[in-house]
Amino acid sequence: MEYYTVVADSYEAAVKKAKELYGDDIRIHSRRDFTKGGGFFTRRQKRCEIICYSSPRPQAKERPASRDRDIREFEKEARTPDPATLSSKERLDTEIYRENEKAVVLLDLNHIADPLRSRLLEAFPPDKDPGLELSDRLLHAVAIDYEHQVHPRHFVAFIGPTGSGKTTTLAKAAYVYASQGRHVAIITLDTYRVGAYEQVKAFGDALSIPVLKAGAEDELIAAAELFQDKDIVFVDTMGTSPKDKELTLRLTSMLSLLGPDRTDLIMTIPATMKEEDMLEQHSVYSRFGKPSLAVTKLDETETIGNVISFAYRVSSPIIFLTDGQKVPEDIEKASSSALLDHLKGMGLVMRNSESQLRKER
Ligand SMILES: Nc1nc2c(ncn2[C@@H]2O[C@H](COP(=O)(O)OP(=O)(O)OP(=O)(O)O)[C@@H](O)[C@H]2O)c(=O)[nH]1
Ligand SMILES: [Mg+2]
Repeated sequence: MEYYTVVADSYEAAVKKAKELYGDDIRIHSRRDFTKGGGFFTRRQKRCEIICYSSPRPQAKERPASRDRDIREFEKEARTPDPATLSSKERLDTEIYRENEKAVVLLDLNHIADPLRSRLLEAFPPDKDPGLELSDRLLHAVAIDYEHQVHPRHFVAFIGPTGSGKTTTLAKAAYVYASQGRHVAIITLDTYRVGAYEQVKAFGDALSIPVLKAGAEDELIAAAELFQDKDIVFVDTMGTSPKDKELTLRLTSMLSLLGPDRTDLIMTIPATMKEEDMLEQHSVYSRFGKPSLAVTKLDETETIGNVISFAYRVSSPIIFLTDGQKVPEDIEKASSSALLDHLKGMGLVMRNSESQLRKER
């Protein structure tokens, strides 16, 4: 038996072409729908590939069928790939999903998990563009800490798991405010890890920001007094693990000396971390108060859906995003567009009047 492959714009066109080329007796072995070209916001061209074979069946020849009816029969025989067996990426690429499933595919692609996922899908309108509708819903569900970006308290303490980017992000953030003309300083409580003080001191020297270390309560009080005329004092802390209860208690007691109402807490969370681990870490740090989140290491992952799901679950706003090791440049303040830039298939479309307004300014 000989097999032939025919590709056309639609299934009907492919069957028609196959019949013209190989005769009316061909039978369909399989069908594959896919799309070519385009991007998320430009229309992709739909294509259909069929594999057929010739099978002279007497009854088929005898049937005086119209072309339309033949096509319907072929349709029944064609084996369309089962969407459930395809990966999200394949489903998005081949558009083998109903249009109202696109929202689900986008959530899968971005690793957005419950309870945020259910909230985003609640009564999803079938007539709206899934990418835009999801973006809009997401920005309503996840908070951005604009308030503390603009008006940080006197102390800004960075807490978070070991190696999550506390010291690097603190140095970058300190520079953001220093370059706006604010007087900033750094105190490090990390006198545990070898080289911790030298690391933050090197950043401070490079950025012309004074740095002091405080390994005990009296040293912290003295350092805070020395820096009392500064606008913002950034406080670096040691990485603690959920198992190290003693160190966590020690850190809690040190931070409480700063005064909770004078201190912003920023928890660094690597975008590469699993959501369960983020939750475990967060439960340790929640005893300090409710932190804002600085999402780090965005350059090491393709999507931040996991962090966004986590932020929603713990009701913490996002304040900074970092995407590289370079100090001070690899940081940006969290914003709607910055979050959407790190999510696949989502984004904002400016209405004509808005874009016109921008051009005119
Ligand atoms: N790729 C990448 N690496 C980063 C980013 N932020 C920090 N790092 C790197 O992550 C490593 C740990 O960063 P630190 O700032 O020392 O992390 P930490 O939380 O202070 O670590 P400990 O004080 O040991 O708990 C360093 O090699 C940083 O250069 C980032 O946005 N992207
Ligand atoms: Mg550190």
